[in-house]
Amino acid sequence: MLYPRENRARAVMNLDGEWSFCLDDGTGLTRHWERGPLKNAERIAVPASYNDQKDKREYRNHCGWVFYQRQVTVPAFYRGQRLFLRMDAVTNNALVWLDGSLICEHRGGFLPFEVEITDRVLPGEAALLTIAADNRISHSTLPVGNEGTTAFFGSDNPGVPSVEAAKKWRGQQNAPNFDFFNYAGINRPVRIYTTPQRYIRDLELVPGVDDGDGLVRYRVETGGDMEESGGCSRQPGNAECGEQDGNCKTASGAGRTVDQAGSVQIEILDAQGSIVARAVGPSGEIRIHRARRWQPRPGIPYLYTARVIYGEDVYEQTFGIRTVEVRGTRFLINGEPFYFKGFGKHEDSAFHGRGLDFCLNIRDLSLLDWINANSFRTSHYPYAEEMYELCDKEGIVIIDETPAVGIGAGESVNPYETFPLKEYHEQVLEELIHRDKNHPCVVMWSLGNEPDTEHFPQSAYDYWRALYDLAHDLDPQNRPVTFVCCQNDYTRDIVTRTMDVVCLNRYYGWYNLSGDLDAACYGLNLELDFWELQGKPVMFTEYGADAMPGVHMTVPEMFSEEYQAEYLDRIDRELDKRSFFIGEQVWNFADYATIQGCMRVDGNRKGVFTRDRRPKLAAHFLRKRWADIPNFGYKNPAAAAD
Ligand code: GCB
Repeated sequence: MLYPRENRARAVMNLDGEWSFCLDDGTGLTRHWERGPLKNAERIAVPASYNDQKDKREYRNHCGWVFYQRQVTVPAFYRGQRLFLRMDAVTNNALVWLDGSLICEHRGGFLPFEVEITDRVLPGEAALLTIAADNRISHSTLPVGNEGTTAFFGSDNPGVPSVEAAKKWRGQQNAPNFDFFNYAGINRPVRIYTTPQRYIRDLELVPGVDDGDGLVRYRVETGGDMEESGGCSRQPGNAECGEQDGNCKTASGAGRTVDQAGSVQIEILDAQGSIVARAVGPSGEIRIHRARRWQPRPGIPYLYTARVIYGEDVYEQTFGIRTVEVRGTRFLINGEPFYFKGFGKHEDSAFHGRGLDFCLNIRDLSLLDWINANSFRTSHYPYAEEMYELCDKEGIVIIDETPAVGIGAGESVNPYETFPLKEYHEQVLEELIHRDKNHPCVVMWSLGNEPDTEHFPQSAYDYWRALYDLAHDLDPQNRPVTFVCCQNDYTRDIVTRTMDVVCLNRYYGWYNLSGDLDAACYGLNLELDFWELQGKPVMFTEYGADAMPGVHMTVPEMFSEEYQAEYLDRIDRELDKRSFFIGEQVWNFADYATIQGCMRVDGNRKGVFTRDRRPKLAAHFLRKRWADIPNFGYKNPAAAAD
């Protein structure tokens, strides 16, 4: 699915701003609130999570549907164009109506979906747009929520006297099986965009290098043949039209390549806007003479633009010439061994919750620059597309993660047999790869975070290996694939070692061997000895310690800023001794909101920055450390040889 862009052939109408809003009282769907103006509506900002916009517990802790509504008038001069309504992310599930008719449903809160509305609105006349969002999480959602008494994450409820009572209590909760606040609503922009009748539906770009030249394979998918005008492109499972003649599609698209050689033209522009190569036809290969590479910063993240022309339609997409490959124990970008320095992050900020915040994204990239980081993981879900665009431009490397977090329920419940997730997980993975496939900043796919791989090793293997194969099949650029392994009995886990890169979340010195950094280093080294034998590149995708800003100690203990800094220093010194160790991503970039509980003090405090982006002591330590670690060739390349 293409990101909406305006140009000489396309217009984009942004529907962000103030909307009417109601929390569902349980009757919204049966009483058809979508059929008229919402009664007793409040005002709400879009895009943003609704939870922290009002000073009311009902907003913060709501469980179920909410309704958003606004009038939309498409300008009369759009007549004759195709019109698409695109929602970038409605968390977690969505229903969309125009003038009371259901036009689209979508499952999943972190990826875009769109519906053609050409035959549903009259340009020049107002229509009533209603979007309902459901924040409920369960064993069949990603991220996963707890059901019944199967709570895995967080404290159980010792104050509740019986299992039955506990069940009842849990039944009323929307209890996450993950450690971030379940922010919900219209978290990313809603837009209407136009295209000509025959239009460009998708574009795939696969950069390569041949003898100093860039060699770009491309494929253009078009839509709008006569027979499909106003027709339905139903997506089984994930997005379905509410009506027979609806026209819904998700990021995985439903288009086809129209083989009309000659009708598709593609031009490649350099960063100055000069055309440096051309091709004709819906697919092919383009040579860019002496192409410049996209490099992670502080290298130059050089971007080319692919301009596609199809009849009256035009679409431009930036891309980079860079290669990514795992060889032996090394992770190669443009053929050179890369070292990841950075963080696991969250989309999280005061008031906005998980809502897209352009200013915050710019600020976060500025801080990544300040601290000399080169990468982050989109823990624990796909981020807003605007962030990937920024990272393309700024040269920040991304490990792109699905929202599969929380697939585990303790040692007595096999989640692979009891959580009905497999097909949905495949669908989400497909949507993610389809959406992000052209970004040079994306160098690896993460299938998910910290599933149970220890208690049901064979089931885990069957589940994750199939997804691993699928990701490789789906990605036209065939990037490395991983998933992120929880601190566990790594000798029992038979799946992590089969990923392209072993990504570990480890809390030696925090959750394990708490406060004792000598013991932590000992435990860590025992484990690293194990991984050394696997012959794979290994990195930390999480390690860290909570620090309450302002808590200082001369003899550092847990929760002080000094302990967090010392923890990183001690662990990092051990990592430096291992040539197969290819990166360190600290948990977390910034403090962030979680569900309340006895383990969290106003959220998770493992941020190296506070939630309002002030540096803790550890930030200064990392800034200094990372200034001395180059992107390439940090570990002795000879020692890390194949
Ligand atoms: C983890 C999880 C992350 C948590 C973190 C923590 O292993 O992947 O979501 O927030 O630990 O701080 O406990």
